[in-house]
Amino acid sequence: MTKSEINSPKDTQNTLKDRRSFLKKSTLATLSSLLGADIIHAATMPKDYIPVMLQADFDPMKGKSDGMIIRNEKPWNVEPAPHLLNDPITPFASIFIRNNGLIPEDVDAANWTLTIGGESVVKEKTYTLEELKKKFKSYTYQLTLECGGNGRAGFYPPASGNQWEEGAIYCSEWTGVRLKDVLADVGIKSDAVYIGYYGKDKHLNGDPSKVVISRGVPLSKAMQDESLLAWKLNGEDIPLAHGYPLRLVCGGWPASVSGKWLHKLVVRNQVHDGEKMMGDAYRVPKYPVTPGEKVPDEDMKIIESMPVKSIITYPKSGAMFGTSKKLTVQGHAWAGEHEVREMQVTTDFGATWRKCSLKKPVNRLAWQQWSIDLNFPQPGYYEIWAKATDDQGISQPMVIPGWNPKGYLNNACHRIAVKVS
Ligand SMILES: Nc1nc2c(c(=O)[nH]1)N[C@H]1C(S)=C(S)[C@@H](COP(=O)(O)O)O[C@H]1N2
Ligand SMILES: [Mo]
Repeated sequence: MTKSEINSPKDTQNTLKDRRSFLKKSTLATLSSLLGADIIHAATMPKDYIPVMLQADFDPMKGKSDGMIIRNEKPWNVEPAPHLLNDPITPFASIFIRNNGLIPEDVDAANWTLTIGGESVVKEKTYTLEELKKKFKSYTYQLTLECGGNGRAGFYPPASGNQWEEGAIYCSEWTGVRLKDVLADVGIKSDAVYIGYYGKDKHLNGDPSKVVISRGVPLSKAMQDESLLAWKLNGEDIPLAHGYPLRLVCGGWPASVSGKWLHKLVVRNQVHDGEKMMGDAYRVPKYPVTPGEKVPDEDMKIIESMPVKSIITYPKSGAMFGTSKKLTVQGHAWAGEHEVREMQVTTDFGATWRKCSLKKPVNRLAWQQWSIDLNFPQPGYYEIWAKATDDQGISQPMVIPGWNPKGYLNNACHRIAVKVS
């Protein structure tokens, strides 16, 4: 692991630990003076709890300039502060970028082709981008793409990789053809079980023969109506960083299955064994493990549908309000292949929860908007925690969920700070 792969080098980790234990031992009066305001629901605040505004990674300047936080420069990985994700359809400017290698510089869209091969096609076939657009009916869907490692920064001991906080998630509008229509045109054999993608990005070490990432999904996911070969994002050509000119898009699963700069698909008679399908990559233990534990390879499983989660996109954490002002809190909620059934918030550290109004998704696999009007009659420091529950009755945990070697699937409740004067 190189230094640039992780945000907090060892010495910073130790300083953070000292700070945590100091804060945990602090009296309410000390915490209040550090916050510059009384903690209104102190009676129900858990013992040893460190208020969001005093946690080491809290940065009120976050998102100040252009609002994008750089997690790594090579490869280029950036995420937006949560308040930049307030729109129901995420605009290009606020979309996180996750690259495992180098963005291709020599993209020739006019001569772009997609080859579909692999042992489970009847005969390999190549389409030009123009053929794909003309031959098949096109569809538009809003699809939620969340990095499997979104929220990784919350795990302890820290997991290596981009230290994503809340922002490695978006829901934009994709236009393309259905993968199932194209597969039907190619003709697949009865032993087909999985697909795998190949993109045109380059390996960081410059070796052109090395594949950066080649993941995929089971055939059942590939055959869903919403699984697209897309060339438009929010009605325009896909921006280069997000996969121009062609991308596989499978919403609701870790975004790593949505291959950018797509030029080849393989139909497999076994689980695809491409780059980043094995080992700890996008896989989690089949059972709860002790943090830091080494997990045997055979006890790891591939992440499929993402868990239920939500984000508070308004107000911005740390915002100040007057007591007389009604505050309309807003955000989104999503649940992988499932729908979110209920959305709740608490302003008293979980003692009481209030039900939010929640919209239906515009289509399957789109995130859902929620909002609630809150009043804060008493000046002081508050926190807002948000919790979604899916249609199976599964809710987000308030604490960090099961540790895993690469820090995937942190769907703990998002919490923001609000000061009322
Ligand atoms: N070709 C290619 N596709 C890729 C990746 C990549 O590095 N190369 N990264 C994957 C990962 S891990 C994620 S989270 C998403 C990020 O998509 P975005 O950059 O549009 O946010 O792309 C996926 N598709
Ligand atoms: Mo990712």
